[in-house]
This record gives sequence, structure tokens and C-alpha cells, in this order.
Amino acid sequence: MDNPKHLLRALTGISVWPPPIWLMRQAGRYLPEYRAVRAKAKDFIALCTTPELATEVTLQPIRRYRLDAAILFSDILMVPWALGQGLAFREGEGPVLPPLRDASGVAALDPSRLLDRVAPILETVRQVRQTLPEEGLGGTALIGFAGSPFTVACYMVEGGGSRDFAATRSMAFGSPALFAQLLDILADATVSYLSAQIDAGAEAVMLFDSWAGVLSPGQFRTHVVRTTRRIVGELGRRHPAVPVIGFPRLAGLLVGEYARATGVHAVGLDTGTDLVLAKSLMQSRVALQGNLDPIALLAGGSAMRIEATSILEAMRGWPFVFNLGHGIVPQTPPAYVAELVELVRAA
Ligand code: 1CP
Repeated sequence: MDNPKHLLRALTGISVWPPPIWLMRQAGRYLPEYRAVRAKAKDFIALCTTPELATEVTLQPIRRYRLDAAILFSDILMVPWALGQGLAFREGEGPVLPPLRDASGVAALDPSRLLDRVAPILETVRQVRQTLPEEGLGGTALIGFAGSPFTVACYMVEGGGSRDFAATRSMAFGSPALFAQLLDILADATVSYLSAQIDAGAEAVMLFDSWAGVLSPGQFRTHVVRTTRRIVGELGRRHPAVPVIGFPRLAGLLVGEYARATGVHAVGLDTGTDLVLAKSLMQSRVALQGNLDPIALLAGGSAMRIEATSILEAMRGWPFVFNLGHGIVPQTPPAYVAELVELVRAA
């Protein structure tokens, strides 16, 4: 039977119009009700691992905007945290981890406790799914997620964010066997984690590969395509009906090869990707998702309307999910988001 939820229909290759819409970082600091809950939690990790609070913030943007999808409120770095690498989120500074640079760092990771440690996150998935509206408009689907092994490894090796992830790329070139071992540990952990999210109620899953585009084409094939294909293949065997969205940010001309070689059901596109060109690079009608510039949304008004309208015009007739090309920025006025949702619903 066809799934009636608009998001799931679009992700499985049907052109639903007006297209379903959700927004990366739709829960977060731009919402006053998020800041209120965030102030109650001891820190960001406590927020992610307290099901009542994480469920509440996951649902906040759904209440405001009746989006077509809720995305689990958590973070891609909860996987290294669950593997036992230390993690802290410092106010204004972003994530900080003890840098993993050698074989002893890889050997110290402990996948055996992964599912125990993420149990509160899986409980959030259950609670959100129980609360979501199943009916009305096109329903609200629940998206689970993880970072891709490459992007998660970037943060693990550097010990946090970076402009160019030079230490990570140095390890990939200088110690290829060790780097492959790290990615394999992360790929296995990601399969278990996403599979558990699906068992708990996630109806689609997304792999965030925010830094895929810092690699050369050869390294992209080895580290991004290879590990993503493994994950998509294994999830497909375990959960054949659950679509996987891949987001190889900044992959440029390689998005077509990424879609074909990994087998993802849908590809998230960043702001710099021309949508008509992206369609021409797809060998089949794989669903596309994106790609309004978050800064156009911050600017609002006619700038936002012109950009959003041109995206809608480019994608009419294609299986498409409206989204941003990267996360909402914290200064975005919530009223602008409401206006964007209205504009897309009127397409
Ligand atoms: O102050 C706060 O409240 C913390 C800010 C914050 C939030 C709201 C962080 C720290 N993570 C999140 C939530 C989050 N992160 C979600 C929730 C669901 C939603 O979209 O609403 C998701 C999907 C992520 C994914 C994530 N975390 C990515 C991939 C997408 C992307 O933005 O590129 C990455 C790279 C991270 C790492 C991370 N976590 C937080 C920050 C500030 C960062 C970026 C660090 C950097 O600048 O490199």
C-alpha cells in the first residue's frame, strides 16, 4: 500500500505537489521556546539524552509550522560520545573532543556499549512518534539521522570543527589503513544506531555528510561513497521500506555518481548546487531535497520569495522535498519561516 505521508511519497520517487517541506535545524536557537527548554537542561548533551526535553524541542517546530517532517533532536556527535570518546559542547565555541590521531585512539573506541548509551535517544524517537499527527495535510513523518562516517571522523580526528579538516585529510593520506579502520567502526556503529532508530519509529533516515566536499574525487570515492554504500546496503537488507536521504554537502559535480553508487533514495543538495544541472546528473528519478540559502531566509522578504520561487519552478514535476541548503541560522526571525512554509504550500 502506498504510504500516504507526503514526505515518504516524495522520498520514494513520487512527485508530490506542492512539495513536502521541512528545514535543517528546524529545532534550535532561533526559536524562543527552544531557548527556554535549553536553559532547563544542564548542557547540550543532557538536552539530547533527556527524552522529555528532546521530545519537546523536536515537536516545537511542528506545532508552529505543521511541517511535513519532524527530525529527531540530537547531534551527529552523539555517536563518538557513545563510542566513549569524550565530548563537550562549549557555549559559542561548538563541539570539543580529545583529538584522535593514532592507533591507540582507534583502539580505545568501544562499540559494545553503543546501544546502551544511546537508549535515551531511542526513547525520544519512540515518544516523538507516538505524539506526531498521523493525519491531516500530508501527515508528519519522523526522520532519524546520523552523521556519515567521514564527517563524524572529521570531528573525531580534529577534536572539533575546522576550516579545512587538514589533520583528518592528512591521516587519510598518511595512514590509509588506520583511517579505513576508523571509518569501518563508524559505519558499523551507524548501521546499528540507525537501525535502532527505525525500530523505535523513525520512518526515514538521513546521513549528514557536511564535509564530503573537502575531499578530492579519488578520496571522496574511497571514504564517502564506499562507506555510504555499505550503510545504505545493510539498512536496505534490514529495513527495505525505509528511505535513506544522503547529504554529501559541497560534493559539486560528484552528486550524480554519489546517488548512483551509494543507492540512497534521495539526495540533499547544498545551496551552491544548480538544481537543473543536478537533475541532469541523476541517472534515475532519485528524489532531491534542498536548497534555499539559509541567508536568503534570514534576509526574508522579496529576496527569500525570489529564491524560493525559482527553486519551486526548477523542481516542479520531479520527486522533491523543499528544504534549505544548510541549517537555519540562529538569528532567523520565526515569522520568516512561517512565510516560507506558506509560500511553498501555495505552489
Ligand atoms: O547551543 C545549542 O543549542 C547547540 C547548537 C546545536 C544544535 C541545535 C548543535 C551543536 N547541534 C544541534 C542540533 C542538531 N545538529 C540537529 C538537530 C535536528 C535539527 O536539524 O533540527 C542535527 C540534525 C544536527 C547535525 C549536525 N551537528 C551536523 C550536520 C549538519 C550541519 O549542520 O552541517 C553537524 C556538522 C553537527 C556538529 C555540530 N553540533 C553543534 C554545532 C554547533 C555543530 C557544528 C560545529 C562546526 O561548526 O563545525
